[in-house]
Amino acid sequence: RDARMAWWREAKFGMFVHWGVYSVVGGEYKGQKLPNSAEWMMNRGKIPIAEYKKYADQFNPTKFDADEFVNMAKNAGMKYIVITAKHHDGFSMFGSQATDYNVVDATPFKRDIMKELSEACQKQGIRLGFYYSQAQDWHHPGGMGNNWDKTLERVSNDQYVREKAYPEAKQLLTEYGPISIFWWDTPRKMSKEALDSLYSTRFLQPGLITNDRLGEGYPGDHKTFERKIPPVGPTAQDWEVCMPISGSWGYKRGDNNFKSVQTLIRNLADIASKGGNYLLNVSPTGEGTLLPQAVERLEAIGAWMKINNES
Ligand code: FUL
Repeated sequence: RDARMAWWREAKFGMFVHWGVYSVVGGEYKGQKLPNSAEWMMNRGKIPIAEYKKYADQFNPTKFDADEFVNMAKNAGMKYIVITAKHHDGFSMFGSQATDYNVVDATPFKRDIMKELSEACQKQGIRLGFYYSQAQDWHHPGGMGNNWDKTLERVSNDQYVREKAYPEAKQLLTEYGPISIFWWDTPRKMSKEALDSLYSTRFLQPGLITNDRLGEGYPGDHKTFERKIPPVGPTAQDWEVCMPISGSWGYKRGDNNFKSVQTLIRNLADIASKGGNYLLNVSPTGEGTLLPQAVERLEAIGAWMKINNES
């Protein structure tokens, strides 16, 4: 395990990316700003599946350039990227073989974003990780969390894991080049068989690191702190603090709660000094780029990192 964790412990700083079809409208539904983070809009707005699909029809981020994107992370001093391959809404941001509800088959964009990022990361020496919502899936009839769409004809959660979550995790870990991290999210009660099968995917990549959010009894390799920096870092465990650069994880129109450069650098130094990693989240828009407020901040952190490495 120490050998697997060596690069991660050195890395200190990574980029988290929440990007999905929700980014098209930035958290607004029927002219209303929904509360909470924008990637939760389907849930907050109780949006029926058939209607939510329309965001996929509009997802066309033609300004996205994987090389540029990875370069931006690299210049900020980040050593790894973790991106939402599938969030709770159930939309797969890669050419999934388990469902057509994915970026290649269900959007005008048609490009496999995860593949493009994987290639760019390999070229530039940045490690890549996938975020995957294994329990909540508001699109699949066996996924958890969707209690508002009455047209869903329920099947078991085991069936969902068998036909979607497991095959997708497997595909992501076998067809996308070297993957360094698998970042599970929002653990729920699932059958032991389901959890074991998901857990088994960690062996598909030799050095894979996973977080602690698969399910109870599966501690993973590192502990996740969300939005909060612990006063004292755990010493018996590897740990990471994830935090959005603004208020919302997914792009939210009008969210101007960007943390100052000073705060961001302090957070990074604070976390690193306590022995943890900082996974700083950015939110691409429906066009496939970051807002200037985010770009400026990444550049400023990069400049600070450079001075520090030289002295
Ligand atoms: C949470 C999720 O529900 C949020 O949408 C976000 O992905 C965050 C990192 O984890 O608990």
